[in-house]
Amino acid sequence: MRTQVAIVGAGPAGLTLAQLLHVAGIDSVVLEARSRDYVEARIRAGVLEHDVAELFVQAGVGERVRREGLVHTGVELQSGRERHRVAFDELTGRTIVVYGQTEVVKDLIAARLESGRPLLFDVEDVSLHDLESERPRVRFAHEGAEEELECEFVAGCDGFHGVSRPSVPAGILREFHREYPYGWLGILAAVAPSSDELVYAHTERGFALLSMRSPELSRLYLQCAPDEDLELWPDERIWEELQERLGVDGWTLHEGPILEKGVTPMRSFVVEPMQWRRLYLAGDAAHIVPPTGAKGLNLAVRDVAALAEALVAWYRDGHVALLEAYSETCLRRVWRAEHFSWWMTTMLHRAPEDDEFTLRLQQSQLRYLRTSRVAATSLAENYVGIEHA
Ligand code: RFL
Ligand code: PHB
Repeated sequence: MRTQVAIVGAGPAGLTLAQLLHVAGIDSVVLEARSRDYVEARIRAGVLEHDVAELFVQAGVGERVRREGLVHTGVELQSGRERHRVAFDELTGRTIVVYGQTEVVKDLIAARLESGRPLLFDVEDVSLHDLESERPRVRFAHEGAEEELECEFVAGCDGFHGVSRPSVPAGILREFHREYPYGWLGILAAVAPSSDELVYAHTERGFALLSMRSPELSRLYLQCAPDEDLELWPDERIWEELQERLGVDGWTLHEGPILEKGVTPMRSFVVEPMQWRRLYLAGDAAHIVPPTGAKGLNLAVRDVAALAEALVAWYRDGHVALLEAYSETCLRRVWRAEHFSWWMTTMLHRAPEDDEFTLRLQQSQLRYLRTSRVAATSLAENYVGIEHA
């Protein structure tokens, strides 16, 4: 088997790259460890920056996001029992689109299948070879047979636990980490969202977030322990705690059947550089942000947009400059998002060891966001996605 670009991983990064290369007439093969059903059902992100939604439209996969995506012009920040709106459109002239990652992935898989180009699910034992040569090879097993794919570039889009990043020889990559002493317990519930906009709530009992997937589906999160035992959280307890944390006078949180629940630990992580020889890392394979800033999926798409542009310049005109600048270009945006996500996270969560001093700092910061247009604009600009990060 031969191709121009071998793409490891069919998450948002790998699938978007495959589509952008297809549009430019560049050949690729996508290799995914999981089944199509698993990948399409994995519930994760829900917020797209306006420019990311627009990128899907331009890449020919935006028909449904345009029709079904919910355009939001702001979010609510709640401190104790008070809410304050941050008006993105007024402060930045830009908006966000609420559209599930599951739907993004379904749209991209449908487009890939329609293109007739290869996308292999359920591949096993993926390994990368000869990355320092001009003809790297990817070995894997598929449907009981050992396969070898010869290519010109490898895109490592296989997430935080993938094989791509560990394929770089020791001593080349530098890793930056931060762990948080909490996680999120997330639910999907069959009930109309109780608020038109997302609500990020800081309370003395811990953080809570009200989000949504559609006019009929609510997505809600509660701060919990990073290794929280879901057995301890029957549905009634989850709703009780959400009522406690999100409750404000004159507003009702509507409850409904819980369709799905899960716990996500939180971390910040960056690898530098994001490239070695013919291997280019993109998305969660290169960086992780805690979900509080809604940046992970957006960063993944922005990485592969930069990579696609660089590969097109190489294949069309033999220009190597964009490929050489790939890591630096991406890392500027990545570190901005890392800071924003860390800042939102530490402003809104209560760590078990936090003292009253920390609480007063958080309360002061939230008050500042309520009273200062400049402070609110900074949050808004980061949330909607900085144009030239
Ligand atoms: P993914 O989605 O992890 O996809 C990687 C793919 O690679 C496959 N894979 C392999 N394939 C072949 N061979 C191997 N050896 C392989 N190893 C792994 C995996 O099966 C998988 O299919 O990474 P990608 O494409 O970089 O996309 C990143 C995003 O998924 C992630 O950043 C976001 O979901 C983060 N995130 C959010 N991001 C946002 O922008 N806005 C949000 O509102 C938001 N909310 C969230 C989130 C993540 C969450 N969780 C569960 C981590 C909310 C949550 C709760
Ligand atoms: C979501 O809807 O899943 C969501 C929204 C905003 C976040 C994180 C997750 O910051």
